[in-house]
Amino acid sequence: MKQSRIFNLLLGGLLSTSACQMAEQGKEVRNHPNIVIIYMDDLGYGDVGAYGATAIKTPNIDRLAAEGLRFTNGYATSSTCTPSRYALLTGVYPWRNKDAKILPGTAPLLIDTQQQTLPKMLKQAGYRTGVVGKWHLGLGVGHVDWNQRITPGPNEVGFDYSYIMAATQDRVPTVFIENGKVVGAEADDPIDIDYHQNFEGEPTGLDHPELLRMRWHHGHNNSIVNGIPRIGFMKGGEKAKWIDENMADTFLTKACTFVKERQSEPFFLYYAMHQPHVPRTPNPRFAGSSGLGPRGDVIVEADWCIGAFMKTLEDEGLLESTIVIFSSDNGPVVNDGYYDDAVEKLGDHRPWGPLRGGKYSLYEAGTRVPFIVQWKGRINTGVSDAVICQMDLLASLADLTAQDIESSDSRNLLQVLLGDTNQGRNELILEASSRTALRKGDWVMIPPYNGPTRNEQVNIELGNSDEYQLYNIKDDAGQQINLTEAEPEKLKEMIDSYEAIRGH
Ligand code: NG6
Ligand code: CA
Repeated sequence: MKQSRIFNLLLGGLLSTSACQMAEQGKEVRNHPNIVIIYMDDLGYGDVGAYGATAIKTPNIDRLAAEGLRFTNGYATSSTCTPSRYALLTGVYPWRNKDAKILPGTAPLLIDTQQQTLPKMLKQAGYRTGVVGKWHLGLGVGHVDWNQRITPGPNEVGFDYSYIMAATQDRVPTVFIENGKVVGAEADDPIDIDYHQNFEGEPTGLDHPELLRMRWHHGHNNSIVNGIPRIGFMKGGEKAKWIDENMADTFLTKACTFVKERQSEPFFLYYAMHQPHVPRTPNPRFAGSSGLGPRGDVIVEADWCIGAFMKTLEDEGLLESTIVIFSSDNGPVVNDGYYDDAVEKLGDHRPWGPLRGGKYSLYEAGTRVPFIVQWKGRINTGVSDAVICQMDLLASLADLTAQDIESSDSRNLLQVLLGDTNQGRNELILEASSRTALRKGDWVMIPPYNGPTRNEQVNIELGNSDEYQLYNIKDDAGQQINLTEAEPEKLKEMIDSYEAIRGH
């Protein structure tokens, strides 16, 4: 791996001016740029301008695309959060781990502390590593005492610094955790969390609708925090509770501070934003900004945060020495359990773009997401249709930083990431709530699955059918024409490839 990397660098240096310029800046910058992953929560393929949205304005994300490389076939491994994040950080297909499902706030740490991870690999390469934002990969080993140092967590799987929410914005505990300690915790107001039973005397969304400023549509009727009913029960920690409308600014400040406090070593920052996941709570500066209700407003807010973050990189003189990767953990959902006007104000906006399905779905919109890479002066800018998955970042960034790692699922696609070639993955397993499908070349094959064809509550087609489904997504991006009968040989080839990977 190391040899081919050096060869490619030499070759790249001979061929491209930008690589020559990089060479002048020295080996450090070229091999060890700072690395930032900006990871959105439930942002759809069609939610940003660079991917065709017109109703929502996202100038800062569009700028990343205009000055970087925009992938049209970039994938999360899964159509929900926890499995996608597991794959991003470990480079392993999440369906290999039976516990890689949407986790409650009390779940134990999903990543084995002995496992290879992206931050560990980069630490080995000399990086200072940090995570700011949504975690949702479990904490502790079983019963967590939220009033003590919470461990193991991000700091035990490779992050030098962590400032996180444990699970999701709609799940308790609704507090920030910095390096294992609840921020603002007070000894005389201890925090208790339970996902099965309420604490005596605590109001819930179910019993006390009059206390709510946001109504629940499905689920989300347990403890009330800031007038918003959540999933799970929480007692105590009054002063530690976050203010939902300030969350974006809090994470932005922590992300920028992490960058500004850098020392001589390069940094890796995993900036895991919470938008546009429910509950959508834009800061008042952004309320009403999109005309599409809070879902649109928090996308505008997130875009602004990205602009402010990029400005920090620029002001610190780091644009040329930082590779920024932007993506989302899964596809979009309009109604994910609260009445928040997202459905009523959607208008012509199509969060899923030209694709079928959305969050929770095995159809394309579940896993195909915005995927943009920017590295000023180094990357070949433009649009790439190579198939690439977030799981591939482990092996690709290992190559970039000259680390030898063992990986089977994660592919080294560094040259694809930098726009030097269009030869991406040939095969990729896609996952939706433990069901899997295969993308190979221009084709997608979905095996038969029991269960409803549509999740009526969220109004999304899930991909279940009694029969095999086979689509040519180059000709039929919207997966409307099932070619199972017309292309029996292709179907057989796809089933064989699928079973070979899944080990049937
Ligand atoms: C679901 C929640 C949904 C969201 C999702 C996790 C209900 C009815 N729905 O169980 O609102 O929280 O979990 O989303 O509770 S994810 O992006 O973190 O995967
Ligand atoms: Ca998500």
